[in-house]
Amino acid sequence: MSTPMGPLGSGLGGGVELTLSNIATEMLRRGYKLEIVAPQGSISNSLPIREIPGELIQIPAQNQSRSDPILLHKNSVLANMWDYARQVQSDYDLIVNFAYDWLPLYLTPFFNCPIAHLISMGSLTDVMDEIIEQVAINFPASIGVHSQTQAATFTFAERCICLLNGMDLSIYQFCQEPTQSLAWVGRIAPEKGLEDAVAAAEMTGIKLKIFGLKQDVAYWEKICQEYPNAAIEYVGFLPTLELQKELGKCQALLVTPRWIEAFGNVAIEALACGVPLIAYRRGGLTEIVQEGKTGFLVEPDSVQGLVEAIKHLDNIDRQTCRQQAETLYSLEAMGDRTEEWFKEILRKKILKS
Ligand code: HBI
Repeated sequence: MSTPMGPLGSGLGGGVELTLSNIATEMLRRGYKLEIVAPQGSISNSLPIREIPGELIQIPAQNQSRSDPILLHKNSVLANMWDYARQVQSDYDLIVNFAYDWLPLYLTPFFNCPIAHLISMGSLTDVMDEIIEQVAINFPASIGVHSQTQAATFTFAERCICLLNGMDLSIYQFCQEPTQSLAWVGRIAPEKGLEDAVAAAEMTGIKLKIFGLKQDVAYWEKICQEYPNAAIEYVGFLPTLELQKELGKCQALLVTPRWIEAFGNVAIEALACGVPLIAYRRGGLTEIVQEGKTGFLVEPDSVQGLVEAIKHLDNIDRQTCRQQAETLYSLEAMGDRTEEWFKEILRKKILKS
């Protein structure tokens, strides 16, 4: 059950789009049957997709304030997706939810089919914390997260199953010799802190290649006005094959989140290409970057810290970066963790019934 933020392939679903496609691909490879339920207009090479019509006007949870109520608009694609799930649930052993939304969590006790919830962000609003906790208590092992740091933002961290993340590393080519350029990858939106990467690029005089969906155009234009002398190149929102080719040529990936990123898909994509990480010591990145070996963790929001780390990039062996991806973040490693999670949920369901 995909995120209602946008059709699969649009980039509006952020990292969840990649996570969902990767887990689906790996489960099919392991012989499971499945279908992906996603908003109309979704594309995903050769994966079985059931497109659901409806309005894509779900408010991004990260833009809400803690006390905001839940809002559901008429003909919401989220509601339509879950009505479809209700109708077909008896055909399946398990439903996997990728939406960071109240409705799927609230509906869990009303379904006969067990539901696994892969929670893609940390604590954001009181009403979401409350409903996630209720499901975590009443349906043991059914809340999956990507990192301990993300789990720690919830009061019920010990009830969350930590899955890390993973992707098909065979489509990421290792690059030994980078060009003189840095990379920044992500949805261009304020919570991603792009302006700090641009400021660091301007201070070091190294070109910054920017990849990702230009989601907040006003935010982008403000950065261009503030840093007229920065050598930046907006490459665009590329499909994974092109992204990894360009990303691999860069000396490092700058990761500058303003918020607690649950994990950091782009960070493991970079490692897979041999690209070291320079990241704020914040969120899931603190569990990915192996300090001084596959990158550097920097004082959050410190542009000077980014600049300092850039000077020490030669100490990093790019092979070590690729090695970390292969050991921890391959599709097989993530598939093992995810399959074990699913089995744990079904074991607990049997115990309970
Ligand atoms: N907001 N309401 C809501 N629902 C989501 O599924 C959602 C979101 N914001 C961001 C998001 N999903 C994903 O882009 C990140 O979790 C990766």
